[in-house]
Amino acid sequence: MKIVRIELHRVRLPLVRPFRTSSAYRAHIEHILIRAFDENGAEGWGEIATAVDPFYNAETTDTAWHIVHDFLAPMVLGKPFSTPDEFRAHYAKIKGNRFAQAGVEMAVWDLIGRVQGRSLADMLGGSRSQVEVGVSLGIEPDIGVLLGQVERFVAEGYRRVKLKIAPGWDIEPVREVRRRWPDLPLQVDANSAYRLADAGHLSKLDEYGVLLIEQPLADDDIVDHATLQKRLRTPVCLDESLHHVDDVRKALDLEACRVVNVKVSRVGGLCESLKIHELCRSRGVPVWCGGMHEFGLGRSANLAVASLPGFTLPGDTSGSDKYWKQDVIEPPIVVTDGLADVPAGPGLGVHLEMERLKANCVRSVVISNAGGQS
Ligand code: OSB
Ligand code: MG
Repeated sequence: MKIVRIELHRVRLPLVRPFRTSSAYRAHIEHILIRAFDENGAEGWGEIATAVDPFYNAETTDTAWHIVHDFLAPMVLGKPFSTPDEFRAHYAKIKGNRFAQAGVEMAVWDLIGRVQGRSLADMLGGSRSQVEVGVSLGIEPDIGVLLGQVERFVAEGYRRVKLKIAPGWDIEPVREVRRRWPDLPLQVDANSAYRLADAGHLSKLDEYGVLLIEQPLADDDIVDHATLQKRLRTPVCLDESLHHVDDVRKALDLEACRVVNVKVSRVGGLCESLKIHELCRSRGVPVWCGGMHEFGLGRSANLAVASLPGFTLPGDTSGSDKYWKQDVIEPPIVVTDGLADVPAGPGLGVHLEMERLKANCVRSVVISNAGGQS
């Protein structure tokens, strides 16, 4: 098969609740939805889940658009492949820009799944039809507001709560949530807000029994995390620092983390996510599925990944209603009693609502085999 036409649609949706982390504030999310057609007119959809700003990592919505439009699409149009790995080989020369790569690769997995009548979870080797779901809560104006948020999601049955932390918003919110919910599976995410010199301060988290601390130190660091891990009882989990399976291998060899956040976008797609899952599983290291406030397309890919056997901790794979008044897909992702169904239909297993895409679309382009663009 080959891809003969690629559409890019930049879609903007308001979050139902603005989200603050140590590194960014967001009230809207703008992702690029990708539609890829093969030579027979079959289609597949993918999602590029970059932020609009380079505050989580270096990529932005605009850089992803540029990379796909000017490099990736021209490298793959008309080129034969029969598996996602073969497809990927056509753009192996592209360095970094993994969110852009992941979105296009996702469309090809969806396309292949639809053509073969297989669900993404089945193609990946998923082993469960439902996954346990957690929720990621942003930095709030005060502790009372945060406790109200925790209460809401605990009442809805979410299996784990993650609190965003930053200097000035770390020990106190954890202590207060723990006071009220002594047994709640709880974890924290610093989005690289601390330095190694903060090790003593971060070790105060040890007494609250948090499952893990995610990305405490710099986004490009592995070595200092290893030093930090030696000084904490709380397991370190890396997010931003891990771009591919070799980063994960090095981090595990150095004991820079004891848990791995697998984020499909950050590592360049589902093929790389599989490799990371395999490596961690062979070493007995637990992994869980991170998120980037994906719309329903990326969210269903996350659920498929989270159905793999090594995903032993709840993921940031919350229901559509945590983020959106109306998702771009039908049916929306629903979390009941802390569980989400892994989509079972062909490919991503969800239907994109074209009218909703159009109503929220900022910009579109068609890139086709003939070199013609519109
Ligand atoms: O660091 O895991 C993160 C959201 C946007 C960017 C980075 C992160 C997050 C989240 C929320 O924590 C994940 C989600 O609910 O999709
Ligand atoms: Mg994170």
